[in-house]
Amino acid sequence: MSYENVIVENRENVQILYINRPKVLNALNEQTLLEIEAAVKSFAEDTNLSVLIITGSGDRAFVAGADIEAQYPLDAVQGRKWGLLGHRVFTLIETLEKPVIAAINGYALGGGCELAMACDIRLASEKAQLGQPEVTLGITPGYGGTQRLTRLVGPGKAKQLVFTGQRITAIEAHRIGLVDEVYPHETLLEEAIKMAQLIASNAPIAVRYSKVLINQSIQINNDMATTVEAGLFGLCFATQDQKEGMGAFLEKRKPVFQGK
Ligand code: DAK
Repeated sequence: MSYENVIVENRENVQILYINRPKVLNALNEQTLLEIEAAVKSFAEDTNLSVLIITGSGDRAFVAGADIEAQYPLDAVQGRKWGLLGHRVFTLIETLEKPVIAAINGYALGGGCELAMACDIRLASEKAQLGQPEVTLGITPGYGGTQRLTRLVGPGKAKQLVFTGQRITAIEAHRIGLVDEVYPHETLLEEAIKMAQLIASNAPIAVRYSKVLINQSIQINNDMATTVEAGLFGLCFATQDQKEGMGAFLEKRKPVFQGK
């Protein structure tokens, strides 16, 4: 499938998805969200691909938010439809049973910061700036910003960021737990690929179950979470990968996982 607003590039079993509207700092319009959705679904179905990296085209932005020009004329019904589309795409990324890394190569504002937060791991360039400036535009964060941000940084910091609408640097975002690592701008993608390849070298089913378990930790109570964790842990023993991983350790060699 060919896309207009995203670019997809494969590096062995790692896929890089570039949001590609550099003239508007990769702002998200409806077509871009639909293309992200199609690309992520196709990544999900490709058994040769293990880890997805989402980044922005050009040198300035990851995603500078939802497209303000496209949103300006919306009425309430269209606004709701627009909101539901974004939630659908971001939830798809969050619940996808393969790891997704955000390589934040510049501005990640509003819907852009929310897109990064829907990913599993956030790596940022030193040049990145993050924020939720929606209240400066007369709206609230609408793609999970109030929820995912609060879980990552706590209610106090989330309120500070959302109420002030101020942008913060990558270093500050790292300090408060909004991003996980910060790298020199020039090496960000390389570092993201390195991390993706390291993840891809591990047992795919175990990685998948770990994502499911970590995601559910914020949704269900501890008793239930422990039961589900024990269940998926047990299920790993039905995989060839478990025999391969432990067998390789005992035989003092590197494991070769098949995802079976
Ligand atoms: N939308 C559309 N165009 C944008 C844009 C955006 N978010 N951000 C930047 N651009 C465009 C600029 O208009 C400009 O276009 P031209 O004038 O060249 O045609 C070009 O990108 C370059 O931007 P600047 O000239 O402004 O560049 P600067 O270096 O001076 O400033 C900046 C960079 C990132 C600080 C500035 O562009 C900026 O403040 N951009 C807006 C950032 C922002 O406010 N983002 C949040 C958008 S609101 C919802 C769910 C979610 C949302 C909404 C609804 N529902 C549930 C319904 C999400 C909302 C948002 O994300």
